[in-house]
Amino acid sequence: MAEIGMDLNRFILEEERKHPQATGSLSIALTAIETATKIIASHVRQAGLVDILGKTGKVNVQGEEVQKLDELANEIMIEHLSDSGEFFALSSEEMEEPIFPEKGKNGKYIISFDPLDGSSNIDVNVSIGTIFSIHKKVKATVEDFFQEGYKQVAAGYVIYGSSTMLVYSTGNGVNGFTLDPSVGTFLLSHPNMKIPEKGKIYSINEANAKKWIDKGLVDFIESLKEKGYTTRYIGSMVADVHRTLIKGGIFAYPADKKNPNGKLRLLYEASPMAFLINQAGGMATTGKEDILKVKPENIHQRVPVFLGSKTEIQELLTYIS
Ligand code: AHM
Ligand code: MG
Repeated sequence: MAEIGMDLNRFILEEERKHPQATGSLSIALTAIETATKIIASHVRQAGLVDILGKTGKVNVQGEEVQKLDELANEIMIEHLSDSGEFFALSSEEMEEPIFPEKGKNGKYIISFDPLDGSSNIDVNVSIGTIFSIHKKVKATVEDFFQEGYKQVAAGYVIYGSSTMLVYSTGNGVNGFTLDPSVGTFLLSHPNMKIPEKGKIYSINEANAKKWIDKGLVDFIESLKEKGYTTRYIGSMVADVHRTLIKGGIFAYPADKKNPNGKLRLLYEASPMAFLINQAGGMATTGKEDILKVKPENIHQRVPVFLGSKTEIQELLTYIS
Protein backbone atom coordinates (compact mmCIF):
# COMPACT_ATOMS: atom_id res chain seq x y z
CA MET A 1 0.00 0.00 0.00
CA ALA A 2 1.20 3.52 -0.79
CA GLU A 3 2.54 5.51 2.11
CA ILE A 4 0.62 8.33 3.76
CA GLY A 5 2.13 11.63 2.66
CA MET A 6 3.09 10.45 -0.84
CA ASP A 7 2.41 13.23 -3.31
CA LEU A 8 -0.26 12.72 -5.94
CA ASN A 9 2.09 12.95 -8.91
CA ARG A 10 4.31 10.20 -7.60
CA PHE A 11 1.28 8.13 -6.72
CA ILE A 12 -0.06 8.49 -10.27
CA LEU A 13 3.30 7.45 -11.73
CA GLU A 14 3.64 4.47 -9.41
CA GLU A 15 0.15 3.33 -10.39
CA GLU A 16 1.17 3.64 -14.03
CA ARG A 17 4.24 1.47 -13.44
CA LYS A 18 1.98 -1.36 -12.27
CA HIS A 19 0.71 -1.57 -15.86
CA PRO A 20 3.69 -2.22 -18.13
CA GLN A 21 1.52 -1.63 -21.21
CA ALA A 22 0.49 1.85 -20.01
CA THR A 23 1.50 4.69 -22.32
CA GLY A 24 1.31 7.45 -19.73
CA SER A 25 -1.80 9.01 -21.29
CA LEU A 26 -3.99 8.46 -18.26
CA SER A 27 -1.32 9.89 -15.99
CA ILE A 28 -1.17 13.06 -18.07
CA ALA A 29 -4.97 13.24 -18.10
CA LEU A 30 -5.16 12.92 -14.31
CA THR A 31 -2.42 15.48 -13.84
CA ALA A 32 -4.40 17.95 -15.98
CA ILE A 33 -7.38 17.45 -13.66
CA GLU A 34 -5.12 17.96 -10.66
CA THR A 35 -3.78 21.25 -12.02
CA ALA A 36 -7.20 22.55 -13.03
CA THR A 37 -8.76 21.74 -9.65
CA LYS A 38 -5.90 23.35 -7.75
CA ILE A 39 -6.56 26.55 -9.68
CA ILE A 40 -10.29 26.24 -9.02
CA ALA A 41 -9.51 25.69 -5.32
CA SER A 42 -7.54 28.92 -5.18
CA HIS A 43 -10.46 30.83 -6.74
CA VAL A 44 -12.93 29.18 -4.36
CA ARG A 45 -10.77 30.30 -1.43
CA GLN A 46 -11.08 33.88 -2.66
CA ALA A 47 -14.77 33.67 -3.48
CA GLY A 48 -15.92 36.02 -0.72
CA LEU A 49 -13.23 38.58 -1.52
CA VAL A 50 -13.87 38.55 -5.23
CA ASP A 51 -17.48 39.31 -4.47
CA ILE A 52 -16.59 42.34 -2.36
CA LEU A 53 -14.05 43.64 -4.86
CA GLY A 54 -16.32 42.79 -7.74
CA LYS A 55 -19.15 44.93 -6.43
CA THR A 56 -17.04 48.03 -6.97
CA GLY A 57 -17.29 47.73 -10.74
CA LYS A 58 -17.12 44.06 -11.58
CA VAL A 59 -13.34 44.11 -11.81
CA ASN A 60 -11.13 42.16 -9.42
CA VAL A 61 -7.65 42.91 -8.12
CA GLN A 62 -5.99 41.46 -11.19
CA GLY A 63 -8.05 43.79 -13.36
CA GLU A 64 -10.05 40.86 -14.69
CA GLU A 65 -13.78 40.93 -14.98
CA VAL A 66 -15.49 39.18 -12.12
CA GLN A 67 -17.08 35.98 -13.30
CA LYS A 68 -19.50 33.61 -11.70
CA LEU A 69 -17.44 30.93 -10.02
CA ASP A 70 -19.15 28.00 -11.73
CA GLU A 71 -18.53 29.50 -15.17
CA LEU A 72 -14.95 30.25 -14.25
CA ALA A 73 -14.44 26.67 -12.98
CA ASN A 74 -15.85 25.39 -16.25
CA GLU A 75 -13.43 27.49 -18.28
CA ILE A 76 -10.47 26.38 -16.18
CA MET A 77 -11.41 22.71 -16.63
CA ILE A 78 -11.89 23.12 -20.39
CA GLU A 79 -8.62 24.95 -20.83
CA HIS A 80 -6.48 22.45 -18.93
CA LEU A 81 -8.20 19.30 -20.13
CA SER A 82 -8.15 20.44 -23.75
CA ASP A 83 -4.54 21.48 -23.49
CA SER A 84 -3.46 18.09 -22.15
CA GLY A 85 -4.20 16.58 -25.57
CA GLU A 86 -5.47 13.41 -23.89
CA PHE A 87 -9.21 14.08 -24.25
CA PHE A 88 -10.99 13.55 -27.53
CA ALA A 89 -14.20 15.03 -26.12
CA LEU A 90 -15.39 16.92 -23.05
CA SER A 91 -18.90 17.24 -21.68
CA SER A 92 -19.83 19.48 -18.80
CA GLU A 93 -22.85 20.36 -16.74
CA GLU A 94 -22.25 23.94 -17.83
CA MET A 95 -22.45 23.21 -21.57
CA GLU A 96 -25.41 22.13 -23.65
CA GLU A 97 -23.24 20.16 -26.10
CA PRO A 98 -19.88 18.38 -25.74
CA ILE A 99 -16.77 19.91 -27.21
CA PHE A 100 -14.05 18.21 -29.23
CA PRO A 101 -10.76 20.02 -28.59
CA GLU A 102 -8.46 20.55 -31.53
CA LYS A 103 -5.51 19.24 -29.54
CA GLY A 104 -7.38 16.09 -28.49
CA LYS A 105 -7.84 14.58 -31.96
CA ASN A 106 -5.64 11.64 -31.02
CA GLY A 107 -6.69 11.62 -27.38
CA LYS A 108 -7.58 8.21 -25.99
CA TYR A 109 -10.20 9.40 -23.51
CA ILE A 110 -13.42 11.31 -23.11
CA ILE A 111 -14.40 13.09 -19.92
CA SER A 112 -17.63 14.30 -18.32
CA PHE A 113 -17.49 16.72 -15.43
CA ASP A 114 -19.44 18.98 -13.15
CA PRO A 115 -17.00 21.86 -12.69
CA LEU A 116 -18.57 23.23 -9.52
CA ASP A 117 -21.21 21.07 -7.95
CA GLY A 118 -23.41 22.44 -5.19
CA SER A 119 -22.88 25.97 -6.43
CA SER A 120 -25.91 27.25 -4.51
CA ASN A 121 -23.70 26.76 -1.45
CA ILE A 122 -20.96 29.18 -2.59
CA ASP A 123 -22.66 32.25 -1.14
CA VAL A 124 -22.97 30.65 2.29
CA ASN A 125 -19.40 29.36 2.53
CA VAL A 126 -20.33 25.68 2.49
CA SER A 127 -18.34 22.89 0.81
CA ILE A 128 -18.63 22.51 -2.94
CA GLY A 129 -16.75 20.32 -5.40
CA THR A 130 -15.72 19.23 -8.88
CA ILE A 131 -16.73 15.77 -10.13
CA PHE A 132 -15.22 13.93 -13.11
CA SER A 133 -15.72 10.70 -15.02
CA ILE A 134 -13.35 9.32 -17.67
CA HIS A 135 -14.14 6.70 -20.32
CA LYS A 136 -12.12 5.38 -23.23
CA LYS A 137 -12.73 6.82 -26.67
CA VAL A 138 -14.29 3.95 -28.62
CA LYS A 139 -16.08 5.16 -31.73
CA ALA A 140 -14.76 8.71 -31.71
CA THR A 141 -18.29 10.11 -31.86
CA VAL A 142 -20.61 11.69 -29.33
CA GLU A 143 -21.89 8.17 -28.64
CA ASP A 144 -18.79 7.53 -26.59
CA PHE A 145 -20.55 9.40 -23.82
CA PHE A 146 -23.25 6.73 -23.79
CA GLN A 147 -21.09 4.05 -22.19
CA GLU A 148 -22.19 2.51 -18.91
CA GLY A 149 -20.61 3.62 -15.66
CA TYR A 150 -18.89 0.31 -15.04
CA LYS A 151 -16.73 1.06 -18.08
CA GLN A 152 -15.21 4.14 -16.44
CA VAL A 153 -11.44 4.20 -16.60
CA ALA A 154 -11.25 6.68 -13.74
CA ALA A 155 -13.61 8.76 -11.67
CA GLY A 156 -13.24 11.16 -8.80
CA TYR A 157 -14.06 14.41 -7.14
CA VAL A 158 -12.36 17.33 -5.49
CA ILE A 159 -14.02 18.76 -2.41
CA TYR A 160 -13.37 22.39 -1.54
CA GLY A 161 -14.12 22.08 2.15
CA SER A 162 -12.34 22.99 5.36
CA SER A 163 -9.45 21.48 3.44
CA THR A 164 -9.28 20.68 -0.27
CA MET A 165 -9.26 16.96 -1.04
CA LEU A 166 -9.00 14.98 -4.25
CA VAL A 167 -10.52 11.50 -4.10
CA TYR A 168 -10.26 9.21 -7.11
CA SER A 169 -10.22 5.68 -8.39
CA THR A 170 -8.92 3.99 -11.52
CA GLY A 171 -10.77 0.80 -10.65
CA ASN A 172 -8.18 -0.34 -8.20
CA GLY A 173 -9.58 1.01 -4.92
CA VAL A 174 -10.16 4.58 -3.81
CA ASN A 175 -7.51 6.97 -2.55
CA GLY A 176 -7.87 10.43 -1.04
CA PHE A 177 -5.31 13.24 -1.14
CA THR A 178 -5.35 16.44 0.91
CA LEU A 179 -3.99 19.66 -0.55
CA ASP A 180 -1.14 21.12 1.45
CA PRO A 181 -1.83 24.78 0.69
CA SER A 182 1.63 25.91 1.78
CA VAL A 183 3.30 24.03 -1.08
CA GLY A 184 0.33 23.47 -3.37
CA THR A 185 0.68 19.69 -3.44
CA PHE A 186 -1.92 16.97 -2.91
CA LEU A 187 -0.61 14.45 -0.36
CA LEU A 188 -2.01 10.97 0.21
CA SER A 189 -4.06 11.25 3.40
CA HIS A 190 -6.73 8.56 2.96
CA PRO A 191 -5.19 5.43 1.36
CA ASN A 192 -7.47 2.62 0.22
CA MET A 193 -10.72 4.17 1.43
CA LYS A 194 -13.44 1.73 2.48
CA ILE A 195 -17.01 2.68 3.26
CA PRO A 196 -18.24 1.13 6.54
CA GLU A 197 -20.56 -1.88 6.06
CA LYS A 198 -23.19 0.05 7.96
CA GLY A 199 -23.52 3.64 9.18
CA LYS A 200 -25.72 5.77 11.40
CA ILE A 201 -26.57 8.65 9.07
CA TYR A 202 -29.15 9.17 6.33
CA SER A 203 -28.84 12.07 3.93
CA ILE A 204 -31.83 13.11 1.85
CA ASN A 205 -33.83 16.30 1.25
CA GLU A 206 -36.70 15.21 3.45
CA ALA A 207 -38.67 18.37 2.70
CA ASN A 208 -39.61 16.62 -0.54
CA ALA A 209 -41.05 13.55 1.24
CA LYS A 210 -44.65 14.33 0.29
CA LYS A 211 -43.58 14.50 -3.36
CA TRP A 212 -41.54 11.28 -3.42
CA ILE A 213 -42.93 8.97 -6.04
CA ASP A 214 -42.09 5.74 -4.24
CA LYS A 215 -43.95 5.78 -0.95
CA GLY A 216 -41.89 2.83 0.30
CA LEU A 217 -39.12 5.37 0.79
CA VAL A 218 -41.14 7.15 3.49
CA ASP A 219 -41.42 3.88 5.42
CA PHE A 220 -37.71 3.17 4.95
CA ILE A 221 -36.71 6.58 6.35
CA GLU A 222 -39.12 6.07 9.27
CA SER A 223 -37.48 2.70 9.97
CA LEU A 224 -34.07 4.39 10.10
CA LYS A 225 -35.39 6.95 12.59
CA GLU A 226 -36.72 4.14 14.76
CA LYS A 227 -33.30 2.51 14.67
CA GLY A 228 -31.72 5.70 16.00
CA TYR A 229 -30.17 7.10 12.81
CA THR A 230 -29.38 10.78 12.57
CA THR A 231 -29.75 13.02 9.54
CA ARG A 232 -27.20 15.17 7.71
CA TYR A 233 -27.92 16.96 4.45
CA ILE A 234 -25.61 19.58 3.05
CA GLY A 235 -27.14 19.97 -0.40
CA SER A 236 -23.76 19.65 -2.11
CA MET A 237 -23.54 16.17 -3.55
CA VAL A 238 -19.76 16.10 -3.26
CA ALA A 239 -19.89 16.93 0.44
CA ASP A 240 -22.77 14.57 1.19
CA VAL A 241 -21.11 11.70 -0.70
CA HIS A 242 -17.71 12.42 0.85
CA ARG A 243 -19.21 12.13 4.32
CA THR A 244 -21.09 8.98 3.34
CA LEU A 245 -17.88 7.43 2.00
CA ILE A 246 -16.09 8.06 5.28
CA LYS A 247 -18.86 7.53 7.81
CA GLY A 248 -21.18 5.16 5.98
CA GLY A 249 -24.99 5.26 5.89
CA ILE A 250 -27.03 6.35 2.91
CA PHE A 251 -27.24 9.37 0.60
CA ALA A 252 -30.22 9.68 -1.72
CA TYR A 253 -31.82 11.93 -4.29
CA PRO A 254 -34.95 10.03 -5.29
CA ALA A 255 -37.52 10.65 -8.01
CA ASP A 256 -40.23 13.08 -6.96
CA LYS A 257 -43.16 14.82 -8.61
CA LYS A 258 -41.01 17.80 -9.53
CA ASN A 259 -38.05 15.67 -10.71
CA PRO A 260 -39.56 12.42 -12.01
CA ASN A 261 -36.10 11.03 -12.82
CA GLY A 262 -34.46 12.50 -9.76
CA LYS A 263 -32.35 15.64 -9.92
CA LEU A 264 -28.81 14.38 -10.26
CA ARG A 265 -27.18 13.86 -13.64
CA LEU A 266 -26.03 10.41 -14.64
CA LEU A 267 -22.84 11.23 -16.53
CA TYR A 268 -21.08 13.63 -14.20
CA GLU A 269 -22.77 13.18 -10.82
CA ALA A 270 -24.38 9.77 -10.30
CA SER A 271 -22.06 7.55 -12.32
CA PRO A 272 -18.65 8.74 -11.02
CA MET A 273 -19.92 8.74 -7.43
CA ALA A 274 -21.36 5.25 -7.92
CA PHE A 275 -17.99 4.09 -9.26
CA LEU A 276 -16.18 5.42 -6.18
CA ILE A 277 -18.72 4.04 -3.70
CA ASN A 278 -18.58 0.69 -5.45
CA GLN A 279 -14.78 0.67 -5.41
CA ALA A 280 -14.91 1.46 -1.69
CA GLY A 281 -17.13 -1.58 -1.05
CA GLY A 282 -20.53 0.14 -1.02
CA MET A 283 -23.51 0.07 -3.39
CA ALA A 284 -25.24 2.57 -5.67
CA THR A 285 -28.65 2.05 -7.25
CA THR A 286 -31.43 3.94 -9.00
CA GLY A 287 -33.79 1.82 -6.92
CA LYS A 288 -34.39 -0.35 -9.98
CA GLU A 289 -30.89 -1.10 -11.15
CA ASP A 290 -27.23 -0.67 -10.37
CA ILE A 291 -26.30 2.89 -11.40
CA LEU A 292 -23.14 1.55 -13.05
CA LYS A 293 -25.26 -0.55 -15.43
CA VAL A 294 -27.46 2.26 -16.69
CA LYS A 295 -26.80 2.93 -20.37
CA PRO A 296 -26.91 6.70 -20.90
CA GLU A 297 -29.18 7.99 -23.64
CA ASN A 298 -28.29 11.62 -23.48
CA ILE A 299 -25.59 13.74 -21.96
CA HIS A 300 -27.61 15.56 -19.34
CA GLN A 301 -29.84 12.64 -18.37
CA ARG A 302 -30.95 12.42 -14.74
CA VAL A 303 -31.36 9.35 -12.57
CA PRO A 304 -32.64 8.67 -9.06
CA VAL A 305 -29.65 8.03 -6.76
CA PHE A 306 -29.34 5.88 -3.65
CA LEU A 307 -25.80 5.16 -2.56
CA GLY A 308 -23.92 4.18 0.54
CA SER A 309 -23.14 1.29 2.83
CA LYS A 310 -24.20 -2.19 1.76
CA THR A 311 -26.43 -2.73 4.77
CA GLU A 312 -28.57 0.37 4.23
CA ILE A 313 -28.83 -0.03 0.45
CA GLN A 314 -29.84 -3.69 0.72
CA GLU A 315 -32.40 -2.75 3.36
CA LEU A 316 -33.73 0.10 1.19
CA LEU A 317 -34.27 -2.30 -1.71
CA THR A 318 -36.69 -4.34 0.42
CA TYR A 319 -38.86 -1.19 0.86
CA ILE A 320 -38.99 0.28 -2.61
CA SER A 321 -40.41 -1.20 -5.76
P1 AHM B 1 -25.99 21.77 -9.06
O1 AHM B 1 -25.21 20.86 -9.96
O2 AHM B 1 -26.83 22.76 -9.82
O3 AHM B 1 -25.16 22.40 -8.00
O4 AHM B 1 -27.13 20.86 -8.35
C1 AHM B 1 -26.80 19.63 -7.82
C2 AHM B 1 -26.92 19.69 -6.32
C3 AHM B 1 -26.22 18.54 -5.67
O5 AHM B 1 -24.91 18.91 -5.30
C4 AHM B 1 -27.06 18.25 -4.46
O6 AHM B 1 -26.99 16.90 -4.08
C5 AHM B 1 -28.45 18.62 -4.93
O7 AHM B 1 -28.28 19.54 -5.98
C6 AHM B 1 -29.28 19.26 -3.86
O8 AHM B 1 -30.55 19.51 -4.36
P2 AHM B 1 -31.75 20.04 -3.43
O9 AHM B 1 -31.43 21.46 -3.11
O10 AHM B 1 -32.96 19.91 -4.31
O11 AHM B 1 -31.85 19.17 -2.22
MG1 MG C 1 -24.01 19.50 -10.11
